[in-house]
This record gives sequence, structure tokens and C-alpha cells, in this order.
Amino acid sequence: MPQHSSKIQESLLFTPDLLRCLIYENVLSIVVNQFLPTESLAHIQSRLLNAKSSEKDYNGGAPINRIGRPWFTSKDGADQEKDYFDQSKVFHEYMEDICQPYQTPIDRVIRCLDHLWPGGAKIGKIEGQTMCAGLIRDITKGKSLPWHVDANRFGPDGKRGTNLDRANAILFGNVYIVTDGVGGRLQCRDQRPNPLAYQKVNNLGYGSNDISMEPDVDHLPLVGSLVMGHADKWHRVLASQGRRITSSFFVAVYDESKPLEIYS
Ligand SMILES: O=C(O)CCC(=O)C(=O)O
Ligand SMILES: [Fe+2]
Repeated sequence: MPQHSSKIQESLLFTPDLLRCLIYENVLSIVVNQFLPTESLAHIQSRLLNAKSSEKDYNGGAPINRIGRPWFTSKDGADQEKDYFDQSKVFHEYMEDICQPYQTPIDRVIRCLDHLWPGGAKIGKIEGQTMCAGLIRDITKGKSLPWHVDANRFGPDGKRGTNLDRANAILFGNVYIVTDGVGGRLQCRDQRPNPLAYQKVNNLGYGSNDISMEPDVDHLPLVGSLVMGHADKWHRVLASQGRRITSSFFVAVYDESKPLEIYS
């Protein structure tokens, strides 16, 4: 699968056209190379390589260590949800502390999107409470993620009854902070499984290892780059040959006059 395909739009500049091209589905994924400024990269890399993950091997099965909490882990009940919102402030402060004197990857994402989108961009809120944004995912050597979707009624982000339900698109975004330069490829398929189809093939609980599914695009994640795609289309991560640390987020898109809502 070629890295440069007509289904990927790659740029050194994050422009309104690049974002629209993804949102309106003229391409399957977009890449902004050298998105993080080089002067901050080495600092953020070394701080995150030494940071302690808040959870080891999430018990939902996916082999990821994390700093921060993803929204989908709060679907189990009110206590979980309270914990998620309590931790969002702690997480944002922790990341500011880790990255200072530089801005955090997610602050850079929000600042860029705010300029690019007519309605601006902000961290999402649910009933007045600020969500967590810029989750740190740490995939260790040899680990991979099977074909999955993030936003789907039967996918991990399937918590219903919030403003996110009204989004017209949910995008995923990953800023690559540590990669091995050869493995941990991100692959996407131009297909949106409907919830029942997803439930049927989700044989691992966090995705499917169906070998008949072929990728439409393939990304070699390079440090400092940003890759975005549609969270309800199939994607997977091939085995990493070393540590692989990302700052990952979702973007709920309503219409052009409304702010993009960023959350993890
Ligand atoms: O890190 C990546 O390239 C994608 C990760 C992903 O899809 C996920 O954690 O849901
Ligand atoms: Fe994903």
C-alpha cells in the first residue's frame, strides 16, 4: 500500500482546505507533517518517556498504557463519569507541567483548529463540565491495535444521550510524539461499519482481527506529525517495534458556524 495515495492529503501547513477535505470526505485521512515545533519535541518526548502511566493495560483489553482518561471509560456509571470530569482538570494541569515552557500538543491543536474553522474550536463540555482532551496513549514494543472504530453505538465511544450525539462527524486525531520510525503503522479503511455489523465482527471486545479486511491507506507515523481521520471508519495500528507515544483526541463536528468540540 503506497504511503502517498489519493486518499491521503499530506501537507506541511494545516489549512482550512485541508481540514474541509477530510470533513467533507474527499480524502480518507490528512497528515500535517512537522506539526509540533522541533524546539519542543525533544523536551516533551523525554518528559513523557519518563512519565508514569495512570493505568496499565486497560482492562477493556486494548494493550495501551494511558495518561488521562478517555470518555468511553465513563459509560459504566455515574461514579466513572464523575471521576472522568474530576480528572480532566488534573490531567490538563499535569500535561501543562510536563510540557512547560512549551505549549501542550492539544493546546496547539485547539489553537490551529480555532483559526481554521469559521465557528472556532474548544474543549468539549457536557452539561457544563469540561471534558478531557489530548489523552496520552503509550503502546509498548510489539503491541498493536486490531481493526476498530472509536465512535459508533457499539464501539468504545458508544455512550449516548449527550450533545456529542448531534455531531455530524466525529474525527480522530493523533499527534505522534515518540515513534520507532518503522512500525506502529496506522491503517484506515474507507468503510463505516453500521453498529450491528460492527458488533458482529468485534470478536476481541476492542476490535476485530478479521484478516480479510484490507487497508485503503497506510501511514508511517513520524514524530511531530498529526494524522486525522474519521473515528467511525475502520482503522488499526500494526505492531510497534518500540515505544509509541501519542497525544490523541476526537473532534465533534456540528456545522461550520458551530465550534468544533475537542475531547478524548
Ligand atoms: O495511534 C494511532 O495511530 C491510532 C490509535 C487508535 O486508533 C486508538 O487508540 O483508538
Ligand atoms: Fe481508534
